[in-house]
Amino acid sequence: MTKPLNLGMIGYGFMGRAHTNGYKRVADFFPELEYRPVLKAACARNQEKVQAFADQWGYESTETDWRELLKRDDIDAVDICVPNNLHKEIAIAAAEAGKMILCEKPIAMDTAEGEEMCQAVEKAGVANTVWYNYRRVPAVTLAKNLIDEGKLGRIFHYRANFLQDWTISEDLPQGGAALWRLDAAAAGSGVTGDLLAHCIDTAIWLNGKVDNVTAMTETFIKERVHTETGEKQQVGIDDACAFLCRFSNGSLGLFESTRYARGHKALYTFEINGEHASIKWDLHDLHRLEYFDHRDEGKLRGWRSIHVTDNGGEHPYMDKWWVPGLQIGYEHSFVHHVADFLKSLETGTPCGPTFRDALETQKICDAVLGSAKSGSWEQVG
Ligand code: 4PW
Repeated sequence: MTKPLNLGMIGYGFMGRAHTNGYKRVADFFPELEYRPVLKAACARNQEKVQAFADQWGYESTETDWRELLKRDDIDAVDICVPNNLHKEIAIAAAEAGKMILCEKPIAMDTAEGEEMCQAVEKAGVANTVWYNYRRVPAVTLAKNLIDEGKLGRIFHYRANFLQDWTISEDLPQGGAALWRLDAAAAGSGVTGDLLAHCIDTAIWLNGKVDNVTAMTETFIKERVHTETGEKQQVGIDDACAFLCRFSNGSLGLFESTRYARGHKALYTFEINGEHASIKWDLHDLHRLEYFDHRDEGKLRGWRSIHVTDNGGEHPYMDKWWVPGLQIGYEHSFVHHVADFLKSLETGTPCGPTFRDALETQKICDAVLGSAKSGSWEQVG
């Protein structure tokens, strides 16, 4: 007998759609789960737009004030898909109202806000998770399994990039509904919170704690017109960021992100070099995990290209989808996250990254931005 999990979606942008797709697909492909998401209400300030979203995606009702949504007894969980500067207030109120919370990344504008959010969910005892979806790309989950099994041995290097090119034009305005990611007042930071945060979440999941960092950032376009006011404003976000770090396990990290890498739309890659083996992954070829094992017989030693669709049962999540050899995509990482969240409600174990886990990423982002300002190494935390 399935139990409904009544959802209230706050926001209807790119992530509102990505998460809703996850809620809609999950029961079909994970029929064994006890909980089944019900799209109860969509919430956003503009009635016409939120109604159109609700009609298109199948939400039963709409609200134009998130406070009203939180008062409703027929809402069990809220999904916070609004700009970063609104996460804290909504999440704390939702926790106080006893709602479970699925919050878009990064958790907050900064560590102080994130800490308040953690305390609120922990005090209320409500289930919580933050949408760092790349953990649930099957090849990335496989990388986690290989590392946890000790296949790489001691890890020496962790390297990650997240490269895009969509903000190169100086005519692009900042702020407003679609371009809030460029407005420091709404986003908190630029590529650090938006893109490197993903790389950091994956890195600490795969390779453990980061102790200290040294970083540089650049803002290539210094002024942009605001989308709504039409006035020229200073640009407050980092357009590019690179940092070095030391992990607690003694390995060295090297991270780079930019929105000024002409030709790259969402090139998220990482490479990990261990004592016995190395692994490489690339979002543009998301099913492939490249693996080199020095312990292989000499004449056959080389980079193996493991295509994570092949192996009944051994490749995470893949047995839920099609027959071996057929692929799934970006959107499935969200379906997997929903499935794991629902499973966590059955088992009573947290669904990572929890708010507390995501706070660790936020602390590293803050240390990175702090180091770019100070010009010195910064301790994390
Ligand atoms: O969260 C990130 C977004 O803000 C995404 O994972 C990729 O980069 C796609 O859009 C942006």
